[in-house]
Amino acid sequence: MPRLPFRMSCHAAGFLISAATLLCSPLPALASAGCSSDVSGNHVTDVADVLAVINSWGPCPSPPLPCDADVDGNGVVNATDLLTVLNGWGSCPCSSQLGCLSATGVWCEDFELGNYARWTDGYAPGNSCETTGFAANTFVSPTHSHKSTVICATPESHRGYGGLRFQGDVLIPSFAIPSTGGIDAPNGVIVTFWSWVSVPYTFTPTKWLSLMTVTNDCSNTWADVITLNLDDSTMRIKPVHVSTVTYVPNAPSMPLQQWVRTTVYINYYAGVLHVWQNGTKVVSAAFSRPVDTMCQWHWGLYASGNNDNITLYEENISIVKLQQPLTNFTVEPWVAPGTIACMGAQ
Ligand SMILES: [Ca+2]
Ligand SMILES: [Ca+2]
Ligand SMILES: [Ca+2]
Repeated sequence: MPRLPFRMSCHAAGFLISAATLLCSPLPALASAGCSSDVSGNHVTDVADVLAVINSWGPCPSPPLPCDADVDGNGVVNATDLLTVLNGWGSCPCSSQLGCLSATGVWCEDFELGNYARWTDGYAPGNSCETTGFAANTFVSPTHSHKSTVICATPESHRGYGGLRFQGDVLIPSFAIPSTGGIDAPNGVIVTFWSWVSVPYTFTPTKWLSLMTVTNDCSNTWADVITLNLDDSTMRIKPVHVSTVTYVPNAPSMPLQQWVRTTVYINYYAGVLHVWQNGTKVVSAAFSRPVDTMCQWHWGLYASGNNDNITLYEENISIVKLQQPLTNFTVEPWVAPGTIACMGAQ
């Protein structure tokens, strides 16, 4: 179980946006459903999609390399694709058929503040084999992301992350303050987070990386967690501490050294969760817990101590509470612009 967090210092400062850095950022994959101009798949057509087209200009690479910027699918990225992006400027159409659902924002983080003000607390590195902090060299929203590294093995688990504790939908500002119950969401929540993972080996059940942890437990022991792990040679996201795990046929691995959007539907009333990666369904799971609310979460580089070489960047993490049932478990669910308020904030 995670140990108690304590305050860490932050040395991040403001940085001017750099076009050169943007152009060098790895491209996310897959346009969103019903919105071909959204090359990056974040349900908005904006400057990132224009840059994706410019970065991919010319003939498409051979499969299986992606060519997402070829929005008309003719095998070449050219002015026609650029015009489609410019003509599709703005938010993608929000309809339930396209997976866009009514929801209220609960919490979000784009790391632009360069501190843990939006969290219950951040964790300081537990030893010299870990680093945790903020980065300005790769990002999804304007200038900053969160970066954690593991550089050598330790007897204890590595923990490079921030954590949340809720009282109802309200974030508690310190883990010293108790909570009597977390987020109550009869229609479930959607959690979205972006990850950039680099590791030179494949994981195993005893050498694992955990990208997200959630628990109904409000105490400092973090009992009854559910985690999303990479823990075998398939390098697929796996729900752990659940009753059953069901992968879709040909479920994709976590792509390495590129930004990957993970979307998770979690419903503690129904005891189910579903995971999409870059808009593609990966896996579902069933679980049973003694209460229906979600009290604590953490994301980041939570890894077994025998790992000795991992870099993880994180971006744009959000929790929204659905106001209508999710009925289509194939299409990635998303919410209307404005539901998640902090993305891109300076
Ligand atoms: Ca986009
Ligand atoms: Ca084209
Ligand atoms: Ca950011």
